[in-house]
Amino acid sequence: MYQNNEKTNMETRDDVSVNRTPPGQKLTEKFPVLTYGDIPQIPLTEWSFTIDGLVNNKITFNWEEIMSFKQTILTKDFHCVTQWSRLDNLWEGIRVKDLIGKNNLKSNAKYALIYCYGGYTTNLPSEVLLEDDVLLAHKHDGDSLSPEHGGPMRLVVPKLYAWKSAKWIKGINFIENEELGFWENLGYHSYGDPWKEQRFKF
Ligand SMILES: Nc1nc2c(c(=O)[nH]1)N[C@H]1C(S)=C(S)[C@@H](COP(=O)(O)O)O[C@H]1N2
Ligand SMILES: [Mo]
Repeated sequence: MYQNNEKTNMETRDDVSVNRTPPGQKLTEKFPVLTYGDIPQIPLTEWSFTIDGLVNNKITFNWEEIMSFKQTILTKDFHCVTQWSRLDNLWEGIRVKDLIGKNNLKSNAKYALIYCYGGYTTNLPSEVLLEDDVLLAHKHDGDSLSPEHGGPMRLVVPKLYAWKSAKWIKGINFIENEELGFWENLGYHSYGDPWKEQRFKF
């Protein structure tokens, strides 16, 4: 299944000839909810998203503004560090790279700290955040993202353990030196590649 047009990028990955289960993971068809703390409720009229820190222009988008950006649809596997993996999640949203004007990042913006409604944070290298498969997603498997799965908007970083896929995302702060997020401060790996089993930093 391959489609491409101006408004929507569609990429699917259904190569069944390769092993898609990283070491130590078990497949599930359910979609477990993993949240530390309460589920924030954010009405769309009050929702906003901000890009700040080492950028030339700090930008804040409201819901309508962010939804006017090009929509991208990706089918990606999702790997939680607690050892479940769910294959073929259909995510729809806006690529982080399409949102951040290329010229807007300062040259020393090497890292990013993602922050969320409810206070959760996670860290990523800026170059990972700007890859083609990193989305601000508002739909999962065709439905609007439910509050427990991060609705109205969450980050999706398919290549890394799912704690990097921050739910209820509120903004991205670009910084020069790596700062750790919530789980990373408690001992999770700062990068989190499931294929290398980068679960913990010890
Ligand atoms: N804001 C926030 N984002 C979060 C979390 C959280 O507790 N708060 N948990 C993370 C973890 S550990 C996982 S596995 C995924 C789970 O996403 P799901 O609940 O939609 O399955 O969300 C990640 N994003
Ligand atoms: Mo997780």
